[in-house]
Amino acid sequence: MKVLSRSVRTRYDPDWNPLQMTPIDPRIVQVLRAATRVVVFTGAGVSAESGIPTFRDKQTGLWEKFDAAELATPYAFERDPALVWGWYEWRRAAVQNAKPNPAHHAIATLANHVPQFALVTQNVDDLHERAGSRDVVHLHGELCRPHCENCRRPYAIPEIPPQSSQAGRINPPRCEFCGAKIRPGVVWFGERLPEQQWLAARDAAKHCDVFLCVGTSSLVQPAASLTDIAVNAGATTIQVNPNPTGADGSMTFTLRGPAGTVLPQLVAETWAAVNVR
Ligand code: BV8
Ligand code: ZN
Repeated sequence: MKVLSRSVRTRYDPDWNPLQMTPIDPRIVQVLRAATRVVVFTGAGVSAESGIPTFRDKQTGLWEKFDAAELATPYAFERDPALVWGWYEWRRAAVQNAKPNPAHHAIATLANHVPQFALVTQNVDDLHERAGSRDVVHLHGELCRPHCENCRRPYAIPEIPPQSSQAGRINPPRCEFCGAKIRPGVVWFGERLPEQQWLAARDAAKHCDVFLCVGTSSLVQPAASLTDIAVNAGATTIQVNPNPTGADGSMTFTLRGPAGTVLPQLVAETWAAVNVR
């Protein structure tokens, strides 16, 4: 059964007023209150309200003529390492200067209210961790974990000085052990997901009773197939997204709105009167 609790709106239609929030569908509150094993699956949309561009958003500056999926490939790094390394340093600076938003905090709170919880993200930022979430499963790697492209040794990358705006070509550093290029600690298109993280995510989706999908277009595989795994396991699937996505058809409930508004309201309406477990 598919219930759209708010009519499908184009992205943030102007007269959408967060203050007149229609209450969360009571069936969602019921399902969450009764849940024993909850998986939260996030994408770039959960960090959008922290000022981090999504993959849908047009690139800017030096990278504006590229789309993100073109730059996030081993071929782009081979072809122009300084362009790609510069892009990742620009993104790392943006994340460093950003703050977790109410959606990240609501997810960290939600975790304390359910017996078993797993947070699986496609995001390479550390905003979930900075909001207090623990054991975050990063399916597509992390900006803060660069390593040697040859011997795979981790590279201790320094914090980016706050005032320095990284917005250009930067030659990637070299590995002190084998001299090869250091590459971003992310999974590029065409690359296999980290085995352990993928198996943990798949297992969590297979055994959950509520699968909450936040801020993802559900287009990139195999990550997006986690929703189908949850559906086949008989879980209740709930989506939070202001826009239609590739997963609309497999959702039990869809909450149309920005995660930074909808998730705090969902947590408040579900557990306001209930103390933390
Ligand atoms: C692999 C890290 C094989 C890097 C990323 C099957 C069918 C078709 C294609 C494939 C297939 N299987 C594999 C492929 C190819 C490919 C793929 O899926 N291509 C897509 C484009 C069709 N998959 C791969 O290449 C994967 N690897 O298959 O390897 C293999 C197997 C064995 C051995 C060797 C090889 C690897 C995929 C991972 C790539 N790396 N990221 C980096 O970050 O730079 S993917 C990257 O893009 C993100 O991590 C994320 O996964 C994806 C972007 O999606 P979202 O996060 O959802 O973000 P998006 O911008 O799309 O949407 C934002 C959403 O938020 C929107 O819906 C918007 O409405 C919403 N939103 C906006 N504001 C808000 C909001 N929501 C809530 N609140 C708001 N305020
Ligand atoms: Zn090396």
